Amino acid sequence: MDPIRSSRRVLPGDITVNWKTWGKYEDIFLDRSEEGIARVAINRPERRNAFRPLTVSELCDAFIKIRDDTSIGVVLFTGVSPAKDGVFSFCAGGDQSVRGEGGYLDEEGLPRLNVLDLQRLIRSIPKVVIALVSGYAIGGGQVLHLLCDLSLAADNAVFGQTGPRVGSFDAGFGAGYLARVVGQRKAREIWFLCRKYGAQEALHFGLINSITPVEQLEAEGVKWAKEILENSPTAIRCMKAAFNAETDGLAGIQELAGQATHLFYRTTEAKEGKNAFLQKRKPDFSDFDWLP
Ligand code: S0N
Repeated sequence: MDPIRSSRRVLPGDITVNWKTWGKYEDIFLDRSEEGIARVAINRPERRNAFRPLTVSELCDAFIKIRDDTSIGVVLFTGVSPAKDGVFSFCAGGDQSVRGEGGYLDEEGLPRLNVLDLQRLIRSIPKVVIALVSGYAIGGGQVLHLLCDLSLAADNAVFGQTGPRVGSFDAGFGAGYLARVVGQRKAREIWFLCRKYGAQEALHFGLINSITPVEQLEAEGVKWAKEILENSPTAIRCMKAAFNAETDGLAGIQELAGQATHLFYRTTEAKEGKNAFLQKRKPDFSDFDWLP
């Protein structure tokens, strides 16, 4: 994504999108489109889009806003690029310059690891989150892209971990979910050796879904989003929850269970239970079958 803000954009391949600024933030941009797409971009290109606690709390705020907007079905998550020196980045992880004792220091000097809240939001939001990665996705930035449902890379994307080199690690999703996605051998290689991997290699070991020339990345994201938006919102949200149920333990099962509850609340059977309680009578479920 380039930092140019405009409401109507004609992208390569004649793909159109109508972005409208949605809220005012310091470290991020948030836009929405009438097509049902939201776009969240970390806006710290001179720091390679590394996140500080403020960046993360703004990202959380944006994802909650998106979650609660019923017209939005797909989120494009990206980084403003290139920086003034021409280098592209999705996100270079936690901002090491504010790393203090026990966490990243916020404006009050409180040590935070609020990126963990953001990770869970990306996982649990019942909409499709697509990472658009141009340039570096490193450290905690690589974990953020990993947690998105889909990852579309530009041809200049570079992925990698630095934790064991800079004295940090992600033993949660960044380890276990990475191993689910790329396999145990590759995940251990990524963390133990701290190498950098280009887009072709990342595609080869299953870390990303596609590679696009960098100037076409936004268009590709909008194209994928529009294709998803043609499908059933309920089916998609249940499938996202189903994938999470398989990988995220009880928290994942809770999401799938929540989707089942949403659907059940809409039935006359569930409504009979609620109505009977409010009318202070015994519920009558005799009209409802014990289906096989
Ligand atoms: C991305 C790299 C490879 C780009 O190299 P390049 O192009 O040579 O640029 P630089 O000159 O290095 O950088 C340009 C300017 O940007 C600053 N900068 C870059 N990254 C960071 C950063 N992470 N923090 C602070 N500043 C950064 C540079 O300092 C430079 O500024 P000036 O010019 O003023 O000096 C290269 O930049 C690089 O390797 N960056 C560091 C990557 C890194 O190590 N990231 C941190 C890894 N650790 C985490 O992310 C922890 C995350 C976390 O919070 C966490 C905690 C618990 C559980 C989970 C997590 C999790 O999310 O993982």
